Amino acid sequence: MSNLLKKQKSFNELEEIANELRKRIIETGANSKIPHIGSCLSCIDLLVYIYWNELEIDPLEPNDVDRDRFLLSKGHGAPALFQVLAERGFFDKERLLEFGKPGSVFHEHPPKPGLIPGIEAATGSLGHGFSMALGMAVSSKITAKNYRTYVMLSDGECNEGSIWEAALLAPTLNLHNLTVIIDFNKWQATGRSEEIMTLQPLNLKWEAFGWHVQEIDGHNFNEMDEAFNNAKQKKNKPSVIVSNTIKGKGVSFMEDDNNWHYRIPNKEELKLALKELGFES
Ligand SMILES: Cc1ncc(C[n+]2csc(CCOP(=O)(O)OP(=O)(O)O)c2C)c(N)n1
Repeated sequence: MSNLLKKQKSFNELEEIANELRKRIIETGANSKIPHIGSCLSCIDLLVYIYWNELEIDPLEPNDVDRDRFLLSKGHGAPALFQVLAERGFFDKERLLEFGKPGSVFHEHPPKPGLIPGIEAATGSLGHGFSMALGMAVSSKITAKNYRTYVMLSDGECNEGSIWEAALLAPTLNLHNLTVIIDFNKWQATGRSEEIMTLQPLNLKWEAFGWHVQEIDGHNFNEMDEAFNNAKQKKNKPSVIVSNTIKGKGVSFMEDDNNWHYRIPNKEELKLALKELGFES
């Protein structure tokens, strides 16, 4: 029998979970030498909110046809998503000890569906996840299902033309069952997003394309709560939640320092980072 449930944690509990997962993301990055720690710390609060308080899912039935779908279109945030899925009960946390090892399914990006419970799509080639999510939202309409589809984009990813093609199509099809979340940390791999290819005025662009647009602080659970609830109320257009975030959020020397897009912490930095998060070794 279907048991699709949101957990509905208090904001304090969400904060505690996010803090613990920040620690594990950094440790896993240091051990595996797989990058994108800054990118993961940027979106972990949003992922925690979405997986505990928004999605109607049953980790024991990850393929339930009525489940809400979430796609991480910024697939290089996979280390954060894997930690969230493990903590939410989709698979045993111990499995993440194999992260980054040869032959493991837990690597830099989410693999194709069927290999890791809870992964809806292989992403990582930026610009593709949004169109796949759009297809799922169309499918739920065709099959008269009630599930919602959520997709997280990054700002650098919004440089991809395919993003804007999907952004044009979703309002045309009145996909009010689709929510886009933009992890807007203002950086991409090689520099400031604004300098590489400006997205501004970002909100106006989405509005002009026919979207319901909200802008929030992507580290504030109160604001997330309001925005995700508003998005569900909109019955005539898809929603985008532009979430202002800080790359590397939670560790002072990683915050807003884009070196941590690729850098791996050495032993000292690891110790310092964990100490800042409240974990003394
Ligand atoms: C199509 C494509 N081109 C290039 C890359 C390499 N790449 C990995 S992350 C990244 C940019 C990251 O910036 P952003 O998308 O803003 O994400 P952030 O890490 O800042 O959250 C790039 C170019 C890729 N994954 N896919």
